[in-house]
Amino acid sequence: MAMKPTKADKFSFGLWTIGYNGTDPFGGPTRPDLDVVEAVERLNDLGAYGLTFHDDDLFAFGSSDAARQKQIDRLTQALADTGIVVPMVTTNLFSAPVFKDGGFTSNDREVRRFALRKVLRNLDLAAELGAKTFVMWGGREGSEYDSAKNVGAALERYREAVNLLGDYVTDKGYDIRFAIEPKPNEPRGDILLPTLGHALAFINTLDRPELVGVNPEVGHEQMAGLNFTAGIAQAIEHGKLYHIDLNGQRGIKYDQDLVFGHGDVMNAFSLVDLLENGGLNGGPAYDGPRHFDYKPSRTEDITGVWDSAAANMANYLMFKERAAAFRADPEVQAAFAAARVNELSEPTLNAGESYDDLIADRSAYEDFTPERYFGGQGYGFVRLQQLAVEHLLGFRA
Ligand code: ASC
Ligand code: MN
Ligand code: MN
Ligand code: MN
Repeated sequence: MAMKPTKADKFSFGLWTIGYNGTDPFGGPTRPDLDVVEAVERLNDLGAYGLTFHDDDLFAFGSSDAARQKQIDRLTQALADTGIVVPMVTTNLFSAPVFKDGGFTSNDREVRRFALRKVLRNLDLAAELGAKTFVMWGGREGSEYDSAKNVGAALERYREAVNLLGDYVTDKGYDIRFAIEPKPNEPRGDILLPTLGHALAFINTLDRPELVGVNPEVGHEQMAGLNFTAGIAQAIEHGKLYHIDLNGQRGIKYDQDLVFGHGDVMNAFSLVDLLENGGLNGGPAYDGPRHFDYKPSRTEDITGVWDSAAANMANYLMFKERAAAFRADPEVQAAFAAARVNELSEPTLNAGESYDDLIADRSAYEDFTPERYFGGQGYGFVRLQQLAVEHLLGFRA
């Protein structure tokens, strides 16, 4: 049962994802490079709505102005021909040798100034193409050795950089917000802003925090052993989920970038349930692009590449359908009520209640009987989870 997406589903792909040629640290390419026009056309055929890219995905690092413009023109024409949009653009500050110690936080000041110029130039392109989000994944911003990097100074330089970029888009009147993408390690031994929580704390120290949110990636949080759905829920609660990178990861190991749904399936189900049904009144909690940042395995030929692109979208839609069925099931609703899940949305204090009022409330303490919780009624969380599994596996449809 393959589900067919439409542009209304807002599925987008990085050019570097479908364009991944199979190179890894142990071997070279296993597939030819993919041309951007073919990428746009095939994504359109498959039902995606958006393409995203790093500058260097579209035109090689160091391209002449003419070569750069030619690629931009070819992309623009393909977009016009298909209706595919560019919701997000990002800058590659990790591949070229100049960035071997990072971009914004390289120890080398000249490299930092060059990195800023590269990003400013790419921001102009992002605005020209109508992108609303500018992702910053600082893959090389970090170190292998504690003695080699002054983390405090690096964070100051990171802040200086993001503040400058915020000034730039504001002065230019660009309708662009930034999204920081955390990752704990790889390619650096330790990367700055390694998790969602680190990034959220950093954002609060910026000059224009409202311009900056996060772009969490499933596998990156899972590489740190964290629960992605729970992290996304916190990002949403803070109003900071500006973009999302969907993929699959199987445990704490190297960044696998598997197809969405080919990693932790249960967490993928709860994630889609949250994104689609987790808003107030059961509406969507997130309405931005559903962006896939995965790598078609290097075992695959070009047919396998497009099969894997389609699989990302089909899996998302299958999780979405199962999550809707889960929510609609009266037994699930009864289990939610028994588990008192909705009771957590009630404020703990009565309206206008002060601590004096609370202290005066004998039912809250003197007459409350904590003893009854021993052997007393349980919450039924396990039953609720089992219902989720039965829906997910299609045994209650
Ligand atoms: C990004 C992003 C990543 C990295 C990685 C590059 O922009 O979101 O996770 O670059 O995909 O290989
Ligand atoms: Mn990844
Ligand atoms: Mn990513
Ligand atoms: Mn990635």
